[in-house]
Amino acid sequence: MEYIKNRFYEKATKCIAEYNKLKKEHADKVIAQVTIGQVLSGMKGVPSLVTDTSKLDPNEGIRFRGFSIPEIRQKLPRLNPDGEPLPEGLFYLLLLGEIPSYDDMMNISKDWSTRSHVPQHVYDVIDAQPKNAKPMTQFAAAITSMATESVFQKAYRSGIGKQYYWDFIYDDVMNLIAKLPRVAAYIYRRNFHNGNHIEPNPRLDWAGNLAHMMGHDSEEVKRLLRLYMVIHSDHEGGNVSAHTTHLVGSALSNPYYSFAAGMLGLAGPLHGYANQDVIFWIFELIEALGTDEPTNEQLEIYVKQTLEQGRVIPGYGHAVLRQTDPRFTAQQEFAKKYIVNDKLVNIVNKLYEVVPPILGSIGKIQNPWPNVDAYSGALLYHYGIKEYTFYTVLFGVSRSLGVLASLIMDRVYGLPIERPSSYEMKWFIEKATGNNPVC
Ligand code: CMX
Repeated sequence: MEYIKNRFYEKATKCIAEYNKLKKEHADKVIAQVTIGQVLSGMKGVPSLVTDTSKLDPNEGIRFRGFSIPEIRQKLPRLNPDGEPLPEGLFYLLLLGEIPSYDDMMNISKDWSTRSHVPQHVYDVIDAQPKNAKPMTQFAAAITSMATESVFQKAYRSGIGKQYYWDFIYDDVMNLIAKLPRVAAYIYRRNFHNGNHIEPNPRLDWAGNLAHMMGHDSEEVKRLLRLYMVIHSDHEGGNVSAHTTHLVGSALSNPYYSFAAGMLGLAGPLHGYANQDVIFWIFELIEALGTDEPTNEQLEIYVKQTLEQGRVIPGYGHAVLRQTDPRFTAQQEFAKKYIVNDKLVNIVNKLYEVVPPILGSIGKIQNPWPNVDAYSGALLYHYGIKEYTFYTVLFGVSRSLGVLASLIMDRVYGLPIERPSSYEMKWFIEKATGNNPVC
């Protein structure tokens, strides 16, 4: 099992040398200027974070270590030639920057299987919450309570040197990722299947086992969850869940705390909650229009009404992307391959024709195209995972792969505590206008 860790560290050592050289010899080099517009628009486009695992191109979409979504679907190993790549292989790629062999992928799969035991107190923490606590609340609380297992925390207490932090963070990360499907499935079965839990099957892969423990055992659902876990895994460092995990980790909070914080960011409506909001909004639409087979003209009217109410169209727009999200396209391809005539999927496809021209005509919206969340709910719903308040948990399980691989890299580099400067609004007004502000 350990050979992947050793192989990782061999590669990482070269990165440390380059990082140290950069810091020592080029620290004064200016790489960008920051405008007031950027500060007031959420620091968009300011190159201020180091993230090796992925990079988001506004037009091409995400590239995981240089590989686009279509490329990884083609190149990463899979269990079945007709199936989807396993998230285990994607994690290897994120961590090491190279396409794994089938054996490498299976090695990670077995490793995660042996690390997947969840302590009883974590289930007790979940069970202590009222049934109406949101699945994301239960998920974040469960992850926080698992910090009892942090080997980094114990090692830190025992006084290990900085250069060894990454080693313990690596084990925490592997342990945490391994346990997430069991935690997620537990919350799902508790909330929606009367606490009738299903034991894991040690012969199944990470995502396949999640489908199994949720009680959705068909091969197609397993394939869907493998695809889902791969495409939602990482979206460079600036998105809220990734940035939060990184920021909290910069204080040397253990990976359980860091990731739980990231998950609470993912739970926001402008981020991962959008995947449930899309389905909620489509059901509102069906009720308001009185049909589950609306025409494009009816959809147009409803979209415009939503906008007139000052609401956003969930699943559309993006802070960086300026084209249809390739993660949307990958899911659309999956639907074309496996699903014939599903009403919800049909509505999602029709919205793709209707929404972009309307959003584009407003002028202020930077990206009228769909993002990943526009499609994912309709697929899950089709396969019987209809409990859409749970969808963000699935997003969270997947997001662990990218943000936690990055957290290991953060400690390999020894990145310092993050501490940008902040100023009062009047400071910016004075800078911009030279005038004394009134407030
Ligand atoms: N519907 C209506 N209005 C939208 C919109 C949408 N889908 N997307 C952007 N806008 C509006 C913004 O609210 C903003 O309005 P104000 O100027 O009145 O504040 C304006 O257009 C400009 O926004 P922008 O620069 O294009 O987009 P931002 O970077 O500010 O926001 C995002 C990006 C994703 C938050 C936004 O597009 C949005 O709210 N989309 C709907 C929610 C969603 O799908 N989120 C999921 C994103 C993917 C993910 O993280 O999972």
